[in-house]
Amino acid sequence: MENLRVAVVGAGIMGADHIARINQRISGAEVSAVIEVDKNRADAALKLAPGSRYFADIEDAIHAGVADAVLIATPGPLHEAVLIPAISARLPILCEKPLTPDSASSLRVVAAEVEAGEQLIQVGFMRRFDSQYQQLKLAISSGELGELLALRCQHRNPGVPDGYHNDMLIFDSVVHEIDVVRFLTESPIMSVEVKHLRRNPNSPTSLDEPILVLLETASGVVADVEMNVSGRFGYQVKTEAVFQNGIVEIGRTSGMTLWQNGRYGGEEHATYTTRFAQAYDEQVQRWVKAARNRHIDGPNAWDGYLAAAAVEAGVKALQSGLKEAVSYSATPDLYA
Ligand code: ISE
Repeated sequence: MENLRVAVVGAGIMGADHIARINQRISGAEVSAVIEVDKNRADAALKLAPGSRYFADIEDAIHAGVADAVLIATPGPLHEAVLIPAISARLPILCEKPLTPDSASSLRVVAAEVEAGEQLIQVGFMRRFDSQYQQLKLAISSGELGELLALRCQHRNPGVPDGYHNDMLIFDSVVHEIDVVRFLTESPIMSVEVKHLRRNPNSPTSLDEPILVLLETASGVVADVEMNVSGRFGYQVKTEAVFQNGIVEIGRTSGMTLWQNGRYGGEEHATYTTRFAQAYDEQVQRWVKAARNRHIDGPNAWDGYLAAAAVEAGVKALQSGLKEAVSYSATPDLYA
């Protein structure tokens, strides 16, 4: 079987990382088209994917007949404009998280997919493919430690790119915990509350963080999330799961420990592309394999919508300081 020809839309940090992954680290696919408005990024991406062609927008790539599938790695607010034509062309899609930043736009995407009559979109909630999250999920579902009582999550970034604003704390960053908490507990998030911790003087002036986000599931598990995007020291995503009969911790960096000059320690990740490298590789490999057989193998557009609905309550909570309830639309038959 020929390689799956993937059009990559957006060649920033994540898009470039996916291009290298598709062409160098996984099998069954190749990058055939690059769609990127920034000239320097586009040039760098085309070098990473020799043989690929540049297009000004996704419609041009589709009309040129060079794409069997689409990988979307632009910022969340730009996803819908790419998703709609890709769905119309009935192409399998891997869409970076969030599906879209709010529930109305996610519902429009879902409606387009329902109209197409097949699940074309896989959403890039890559933590579901991380081996440690998978181990934790097994510890929860097996019941070996008794009931799960609480999840204590830390999500720390060394800094943020230009243009990152307060609402992005929720729709771009905490959206990972919003998805993964539902994935782990198999229970929907029913409310979101946000507390502001003492402001970090290192935060860009437009940001008021770190924040503490409380996610409560229908099953009664509360997940508290420290969202901290000015951590400076490195990239860290840890979770402690508190059970009836024990504790599980994931996300502690392992590897070489060095003792020197009266101190000891190891290295910390600098960014998400290395912390979640195994998860990204697995996610994209499984998507490629599934796309070649016209299905998906991971979170779908409805999972994207469910996250967007909780994100919306989270953005409201960020502004109101209140505990905000999440409301969900009825599940269409396509996802039942
Ligand atoms: C970024 O877009 C990601 O997806 C990272 O995983 C997350 O840690 C970061 O906060 C986001 O801005």
